[in-house]
Amino acid sequence: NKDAFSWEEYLKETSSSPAPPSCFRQSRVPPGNDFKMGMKLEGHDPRNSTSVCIATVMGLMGTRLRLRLDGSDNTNDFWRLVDSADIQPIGTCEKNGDMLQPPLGFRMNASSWPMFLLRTLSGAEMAPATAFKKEPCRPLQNGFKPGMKLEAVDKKNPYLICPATIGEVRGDEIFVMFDGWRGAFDYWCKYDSRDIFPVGWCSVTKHSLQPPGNSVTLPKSLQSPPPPPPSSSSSPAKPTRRSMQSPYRLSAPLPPLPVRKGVRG
Ligand code: MLZ
Repeated sequence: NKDAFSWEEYLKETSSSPAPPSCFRQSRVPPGNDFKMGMKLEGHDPRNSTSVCIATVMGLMGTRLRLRLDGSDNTNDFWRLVDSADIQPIGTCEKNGDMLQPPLGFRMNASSWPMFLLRTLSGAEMAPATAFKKEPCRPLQNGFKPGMKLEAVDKKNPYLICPATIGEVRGDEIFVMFDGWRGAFDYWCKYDSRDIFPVGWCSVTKHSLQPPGNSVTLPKSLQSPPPPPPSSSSSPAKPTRRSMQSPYRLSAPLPPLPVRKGVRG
């Protein structure tokens, strides 16, 4: 398949290198995905992380699960890795002396929660304890360097994992830039985020990898600087307004770039 994205060719075309796997909080050997559609488990409510809810597996891709909280609508699905610390077998909460909570935005009256819980669990297929894998340890330090390539979850479209580049490193934070998308999806995150993966992860785990967008990626010297990280402790500098700067404001000719055909989106 000559149209398929190939990291090998892309790294050559862009004369760049992958971030070493030791930089990531991911297992060196990716865990297997032993979950099945419809299985139930306990998970922290992403919108209210102190409460533990019942979730149902709505989809599986690579080492990730698409989850929906029981009693919630279908517009708040979220994704977790099979070795995420946010998920656990049914019964864990009770064993710890805690109570299962209705999700934020529970679609019924709060008083119907105990009965809802009983019904949602009765006859349900519960994910076996063996399907939950131990979360890997965080690397001892931030080993990322600007320019290194990686695969990263697009937080605006969290079912997607896409080729990306480290744009900047500041303390424990890294700036993840999505190749070919003019900064629209870029974000700061901690170096030990579970949403970033070494080059080749998707291929090894059989997760789809969205090819780079087809916008020109400006050379570093012509790029506007990334916005400061969210919790920057440095002196309050003027906010960077990327959107105000025209991406066409080029003062020097661009080096020739490999041409990619086909519009994606
Ligand atoms: N087609 C959609 C998704 C783009 C996803 C980009 N990922 C880095 C759009 O253009 O908004």
